[in-house]
This record gives sequence, structure tokens and C-alpha cells, in this order.
Amino acid sequence: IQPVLRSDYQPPTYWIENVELDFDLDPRETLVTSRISVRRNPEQSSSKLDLAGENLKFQSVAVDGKRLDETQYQLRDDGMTLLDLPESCVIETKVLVSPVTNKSLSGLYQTSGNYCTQCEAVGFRRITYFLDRPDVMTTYRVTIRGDKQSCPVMLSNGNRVSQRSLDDGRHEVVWEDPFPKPSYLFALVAGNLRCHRGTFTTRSGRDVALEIWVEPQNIDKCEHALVSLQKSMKWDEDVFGLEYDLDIYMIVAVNDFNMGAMENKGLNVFNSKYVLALPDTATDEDYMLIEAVIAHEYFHNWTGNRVTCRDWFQLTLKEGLTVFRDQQFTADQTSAAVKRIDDVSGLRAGQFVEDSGPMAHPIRPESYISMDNFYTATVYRKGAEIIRMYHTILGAEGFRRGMDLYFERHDNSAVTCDDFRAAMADANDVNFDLFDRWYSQAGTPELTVTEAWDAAKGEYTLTMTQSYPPLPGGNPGTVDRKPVPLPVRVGLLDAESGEEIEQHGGVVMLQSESESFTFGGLTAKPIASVLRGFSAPVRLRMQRSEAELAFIMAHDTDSFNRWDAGQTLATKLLIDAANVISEGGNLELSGQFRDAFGRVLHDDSVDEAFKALALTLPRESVLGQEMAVIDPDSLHTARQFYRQQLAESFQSELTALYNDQAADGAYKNDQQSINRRRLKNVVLAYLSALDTSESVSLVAGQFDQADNMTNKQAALSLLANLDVPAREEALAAFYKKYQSDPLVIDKWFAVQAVSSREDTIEQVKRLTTHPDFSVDNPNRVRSLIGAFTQNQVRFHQADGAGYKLLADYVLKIESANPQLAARLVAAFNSYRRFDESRQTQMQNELKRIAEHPGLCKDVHEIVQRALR
Ligand code: DPP
Ligand code: ZN
Repeated sequence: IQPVLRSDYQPPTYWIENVELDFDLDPRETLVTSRISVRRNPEQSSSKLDLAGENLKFQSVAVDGKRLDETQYQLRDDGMTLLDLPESCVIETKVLVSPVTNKSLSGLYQTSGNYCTQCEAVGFRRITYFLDRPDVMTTYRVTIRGDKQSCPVMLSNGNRVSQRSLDDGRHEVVWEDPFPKPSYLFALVAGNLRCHRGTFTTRSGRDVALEIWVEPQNIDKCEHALVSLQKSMKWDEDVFGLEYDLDIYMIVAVNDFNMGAMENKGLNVFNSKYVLALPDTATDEDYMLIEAVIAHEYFHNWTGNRVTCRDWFQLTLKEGLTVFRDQQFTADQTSAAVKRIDDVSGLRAGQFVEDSGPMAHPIRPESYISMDNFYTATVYRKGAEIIRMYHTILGAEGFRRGMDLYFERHDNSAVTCDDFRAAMADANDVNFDLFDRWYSQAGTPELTVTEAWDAAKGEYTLTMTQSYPPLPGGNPGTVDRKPVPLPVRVGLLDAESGEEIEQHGGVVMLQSESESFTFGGLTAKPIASVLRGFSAPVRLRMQRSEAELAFIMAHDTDSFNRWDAGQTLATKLLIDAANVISEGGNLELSGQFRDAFGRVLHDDSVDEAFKALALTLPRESVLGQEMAVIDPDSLHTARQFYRQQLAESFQSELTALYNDQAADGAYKNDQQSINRRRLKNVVLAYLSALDTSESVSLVAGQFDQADNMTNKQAALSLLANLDVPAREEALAAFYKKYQSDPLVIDKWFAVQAVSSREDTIEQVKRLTTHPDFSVDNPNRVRSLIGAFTQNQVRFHQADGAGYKLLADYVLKIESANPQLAARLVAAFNSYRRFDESRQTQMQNELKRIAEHPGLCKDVHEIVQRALR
């Protein structure tokens, strides 16, 4: 299989001036007729045109009304070549597609009996022959004919321009989208749906109809999504001056969806997980994610749709930027400090791992076999960090100037990451040439910081050095990597009082491999706070005593670093503890850490959400990254030991705190109540670590009495780890109560899959035979198999049973849903980080998958990268 290379980009031989699509909907034989008006690209002289097409049942092709014979075109598995076209003409093709048998959830498919499309990145070619590439932007007129009974609602992009009844029990709707768009933004939805409506008045006074379309039983679960959309529309006007352009904005929720959501012009299609919410069925985190994903897809209307990507290597142009925008939005709606901590935690847990393994790639990749494999944490989250660095360097106003120029130059066109970088530079008269390296190099840089104090001169010096750790062999992103520009936000604290030394706070730029920064006029050696707000996506290496870390935890004015100092301290201690365990020694809780934990517990100056984060120990997967060889068992034991010891040391304080929060009364949805629930459930988790009959009753009591899903799910997750009758009772009660709500049943599967119990693998195997388990529904597969792969201690069980389970499921689903299978198989990517026995077992499973006859190219790509 030949990879596609970034360096191979060629403009098309023809451009498309407009397209008319006709759909005669039928579950097995939907007839798609397309008429595309093409004109030869003036920069090209070829009269040949290659159209992409996949899984299409070809019927006919005609040019300017004349049907072509077989000498005039060539059909291939992946498309069609028209051999001799005039300078401009209309090409009409007719194909049949089969939505009901399409389990890949790409192209036109059925979900819960409704029709739905997914075209990004390359799904449009599964609907019709087309120039299915993002640099071909055109206007669409779409006619849909379908059965009145089964498809009372038929939607596509843009505005509905006509509607009529046909005489055979069918009806017809025509949609026109006035904005030119690439094919990946096309959408069609048809079926039995109901609408939750709202409006938004733009700042220029236009009324936009907002419509959220869902299956009838979900009509009462849409208000949060609607309000989130209204907030997003307002925020983008306020912060970026960006106004919505059509008169209607539709969102459709579907149950079977490979991604989170899709920003199709004027007609977003969402995984129902990111739309539907009631307090009884969705957690506070679900509410927050819904708001963030609604915002993300809405923000794409400008950063993605109006200005799109020239080719798929530029994906981070729209995704990194749009993730950054949704992060800023959420920060404004909630708490900037807490949001930053959550985002960096996510980056470290996911992207850092990706960036140090076989899938490490630059945010702008150089090659791919399947583009679907590059919708990654690197392109999205690291991409957002790169955008954040422009923002840090330029400030909010400078960044806005850059954005304004970007839209001024590139509205309605398909551009590259270089164009974005140039707009940021030109609007601010700043040189961003070196920033190019962030787009072309893979791996997470390490930033090593050392300090020196010159008492005689009153000067304090920080020396910063950057380097890239090696990546597993053969990765093109590792060749000749050069230093990247790093904005490092620094502050100095008075070592006596803990106060900020104001004149020395700010951003220093490390532009080369190593540089020293000196701060003068000091009377005593300060304590430095480095990389405040996580101002660059690096691993910070700075020798710190436990006392210094505790000092920063107590005094830093930067809340990110306060939290991070605690994480650094905990990481050091937990890894020491894991090493003690693997050597058969005895564990002791560090007194330094106990004191620090106690200070956080008693600190009334911070909000509850921050406190919840500061009291939470780093995840086992994050701890593992800091070990030379990941030892999942010792890490798990060490972390459990710390949780239990802390709970015992602070039992009365934790109990008092829990009771205080528990006295809050009925569920409320305001930010403070959300923060308090977050803290309450962190505290409950500590108390549950005591594993006494009182603590079990406390958790079981919360489960029984909870009037909201946040508290209920938190208690259920804790019970799921235990070996007590209350566990089975709670799981049974939960199932019974929510069995008709698939999103809640996903949670039921997931809490069992991430349980730390020793029999988790057996339970997961058993659950794969549960009547509610289905390999056709990605949410369900992710909630059981995907969640299980995140359970470090159980997935990596020494006998390899977890590995076999995963490999079996990858092989079971790969031919039907390659995208989903490829996501799952990536759990093996860190195999080189484990001991030899685990390495060998994972490698053997990878080889077994690699040798599977007819393996899909998505899985093939991940597996062959892992094995090389
Ligand atoms: N659905 C994905 C996203 O919005 C792809 N565009 O990020
Ligand atoms: Zn996106």
C-alpha cells in the first residue's frame, strides 16, 4: 500500500464550478445522480480528470448530456478517469449505494433507521464520483426524494428552497448552500426526527433559526445543547468578531458515529453523546463536554469552513486552531485555571504518549496511508498548544490582529499552515520563521532548567536547554530536529515570604538550544516558578527539592504551577514507592507529602474545582511515562497505598468536608455547585479507599440517594472496584433503571471495564456476550473495549489475556469499521515501554493482526508503524 506524501501535492486538472446532487433514498439501493460543472484549471493543460469513488455501484456517466462509452472513461476500485474532456462541461454520473449495509459509518449510512452521512476526511467518494479533496470548493444544490412515512424529515446543507409531495408516497426537498465548500463538509440526514428549536440574533441584527434534530424519545434532552450553541455564537462575536453567515443552523444527534461530531456547513452531525443531557442521565463532565463540542463545531464555521485546508496534511490548520478556540471559550465560561489544568492533563495522558511512540508525527504530518489515522491528539491537542504559543507571544490583541488578517486574506479559500503563520507574523510585524519547526518535527521537547545564584551581585540566573529524546526507529519526523522557539513564562517568588517579585515576571523566549536568563537586583535567592500556565508543550526537567515543590504548591500565584508542583512531587514519590515495591521493600507515606496534602485540604483561598484537582494523584498512565520500564502492578499498588494512607491520615477532615458538601441539598447546575460536586467526589474516592464497612455504606448511600448522574456515576465507579455485595446491587439497580438509555448504559459498561478488581478481564469478556453489547455501535465498543485498554493495571495483566482480548476485537471489527478498529489497536503503541515479557506478548498480538488476510489499510498502517 502506497502512502500519500505531503510533498506530492498537485492542484487538480479541473475545478468544479457547481454541483447538483439528486438522492433517491432507499436502504439498499439509493440512486445518487450528480451533475458537476467543471472547468479546466488554467494552470494545467491536461484533458484528463481523475474522480475519486469507492464502494459505488456504477450506473452511467455522461458529458454534456451524451452518455460515454467504455473507451472514454476508466473505472478503478478507487475511482474513475475521464479521458478527454473539453475545457468546460457538465459531467453527470449515476451510482447506487447501500446505506443499510454500510457499517463503516463513512459515506451514506443508516443509524437507528435514519439516513446520515459522514464525509470527513474522504467519505464523500463513497457517495458519488467526485474531486473529493478539500481544495476543491464549490456550491451545492441537493435534491432529496424519500418515503414520507419513514423519512418525514430530509435535511442538507444551507437553505431549504423547495418542497413538494410526489405521487408514490414519496416527497422531495431541495436544499441550496450559497457558500462554496469542500466535499468533506457535505451532509444529508433523513428520517423520523423531531426538532428542538431556538433562535439567535446576530450582532448585525439577523435572526438565525437554531434547530436540534433528535429521535423522538430524546426531545426533552436538547436544551443544554441549544443554550451552548447560543453562548458559542455570542462568544465568537465578542472575542473574534465572527458572525454566523446562514439563516439556519442545524444539529442532528445520531447514535452510531465514529467521531465526536462533524462541522458540516449549516448541518452539524453529532454523536448523541455530545448533544443529549438531563441531570439524571448526564454528568457535570458530560455537560461541559457538550458545551465544548457544540462550541468547537460552531467555531469551525469560520476556522475550517469559510477558510479550509488545502490538503489533509494541513488538518491542524483548522483543528489545532479550533481546539484552541474551544479551550478559550470553556475557560471563559468556567474557570481558566481549572480548564488549563484539565487540558494539560489530557495532553500529557494522551498526546505525550503518542508523541513518544511509533505513531509520533509532526502536527503537520509528512505522509499517511489512511488519513483517518491522523485525527490524533497530536494534530488536535498539540496543534492547539502551538496556536496558544502565538497567543502567548502576541497577547490577545496581537493574536486577534493575526486572525483578522487571516480572514481578510483567505476567506472562501483552502490554505496551508504556512498561510496562517504568515498572517500572524505580518499582522504583528513579528518573525515567525522558526515556528515552522513546530509544524515539521515530531516528539515532545525536553526543557532542562538549571539555576545559579550570585549572592555578591544579587543576580539569579536560569539556564534553559532544550533537546529531543530519541523516537522509535524509522520515524521521518525525527530526522535532524532543530531547537524550537519556546515561550517560557517565568516568575520569581521571595523565598521567605512567598510573595511574587513583581518586576521579574513574564515570558522569556528560548530561541536556540541553550540560553541563560539573568534577573538582577535581588537581595536573596528567590524560588523560580517556571513554565507558568504550561506556556509551551514540553517536558520540564528541573531539579527541585521536596521542600521547594511544597513551597510552590503553597505560594505560587500561578495556579497551574501550584497544581503542577504537587503533581511533580507526587510523581517522584509514587515512582520511588513503586520501585520499593518491586524490590520487595516496605512502603511509608512521605511526611513532606502528607503535610502538603493537608495544606491543600485546609486552603480556603482556592475554589473547590481547583482543590479537587490538587488533591488528585497523577493517573497511573501518566506516572508510567516517567518510569524507565513501566511496571503497572507496582505503580498501581503504590498509588493505592498512597490513597489509603492519605485517607487514614485525614479521615476526620475528609469526612467533615464530605458531609459539608453532602449537605448542599437538591441538584443545581451552576458553576459553584458543579465545583462542589467535583470536590465531593474526589473526597468520596479517598474515603472509599479506607475500604471499611462505614466507607462502603457511605459510597452505597450516595449511589442510592443521588439525584443526579454525577454523584451516581461517581459512587458506582467506586463500588465497581470493590468486592462487596453493594457492588452487584448497585450495578443491577443502575442497569435496570437506565436500560433504555444507551448513553447511560455506556457508562455502565465503562465503570466495569476500568475497575481495578483482579477479575476485570473476566468481567469484560463476560460483558462482550451481554445482549446490550454490539460491535456495530462505536460508543458501545469504546465504552467496553476502549475503556478497558485505558485500565493500565488490568489491560497489562502479566499473562497477556488483556492483549489477546484487544487483538481479538480488533480483528472482529476491522473489516466492518476500519476507523474504529485502528483507534483501538493504537493501545499497543506503547509496547516498547514495558518489560520484555509484556513486550513480546504485545508484539505477538501485533504480528497476529498484521498477518490477518485482507487486513484493512487503517489497521495495517498503525500496526506496521508499531512493528517497524
Ligand atoms: N469531527 C471532527 C472535529 O470537529 C472533524 N472535523 O474535530
Ligand atoms: Zn474539529
